[in-house]
Amino acid sequence: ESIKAGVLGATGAVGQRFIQALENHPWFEVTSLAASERSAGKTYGKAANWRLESNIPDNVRDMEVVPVDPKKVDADVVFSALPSDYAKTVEAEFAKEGFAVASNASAFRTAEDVPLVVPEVNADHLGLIDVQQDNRGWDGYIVTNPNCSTIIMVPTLKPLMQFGLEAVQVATMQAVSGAGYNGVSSMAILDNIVPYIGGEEEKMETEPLKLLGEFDGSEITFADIDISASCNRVPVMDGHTESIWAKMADKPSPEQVKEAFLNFKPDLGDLPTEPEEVIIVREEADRPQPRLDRNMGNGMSVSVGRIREGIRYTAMGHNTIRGAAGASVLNAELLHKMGKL
Ligand code: 2RA
Repeated sequence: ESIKAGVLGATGAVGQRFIQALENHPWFEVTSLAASERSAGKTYGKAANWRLESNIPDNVRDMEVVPVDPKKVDADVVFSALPSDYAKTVEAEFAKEGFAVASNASAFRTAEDVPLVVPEVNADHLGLIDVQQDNRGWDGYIVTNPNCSTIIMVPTLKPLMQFGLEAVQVATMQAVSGAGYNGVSSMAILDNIVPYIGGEEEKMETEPLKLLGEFDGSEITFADIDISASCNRVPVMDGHTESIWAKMADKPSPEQVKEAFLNFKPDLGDLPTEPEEVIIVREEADRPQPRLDRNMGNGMSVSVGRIREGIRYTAMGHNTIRGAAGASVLNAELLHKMGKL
């Protein structure tokens, strides 16, 4: 099967990761790349100042970049890496025109009728699409994934729900690539200031409550967990590291928590982008801290280490693969599996 895919915001950091994630995809074929007026009309090879470590994939190198306009994009599904203020109007236009929109933008994440999904955590929330289409009269729909910091934390919270999760505190150390390439180039940021992380705390304190909430077929009852976040930017190119404290009613031991992480194997069927292991537990005594360059599979796993009394532990994930482009592609794969795409 070949499903026509478009990338909105194709020249940014996440847009480039979308193109990498879709390059040899068994189901999705990139047929349109859309970006700002500055890039429209150029071939992609010229428009995208390709900063990621790999070369521009041949399948898109000479593709003409079109404006972000539903009339110009030839696709069944669009992957959106648009800036959120712009996404608010444009993604709605695409959904109205019948496109499936798999969005990494924050514009619709807290809308009551828009699924905010991490497939391993709350795949059933995709049922909200029916409510959304009834509410808004769209022929298409929007599905969103949370921001990268939340995506890295929430798969580790889901297995802790069994112990009566009551409160979470998290301190993040976020990579510079999370700030994107649109503004100041990441390389300039590393040499100069590290960008302020605007609005991360409230995203990390609201998005998990929706993701871990109960869906009854028509609405979501947000989870009742007290979450407090403190977010930091660190001079690391890729990979968000998070120190997490979890308070649980049953007071499990670190060993019990480790077993819960190891046994967390949600069955999503054979989705091409799903990692071998959703959570990788690092047990090395000498360097238990997760590192991006070790056993991270296709960049879609979350690595956990240093599980201690408290319960305290460290989680790490690739912020633009697991935390952004891979997240939306996984959502689209699940939609296809469910017959919604
Ligand atoms: C960041 N999570 O790291 C935000 C958006 N990618 O800057």
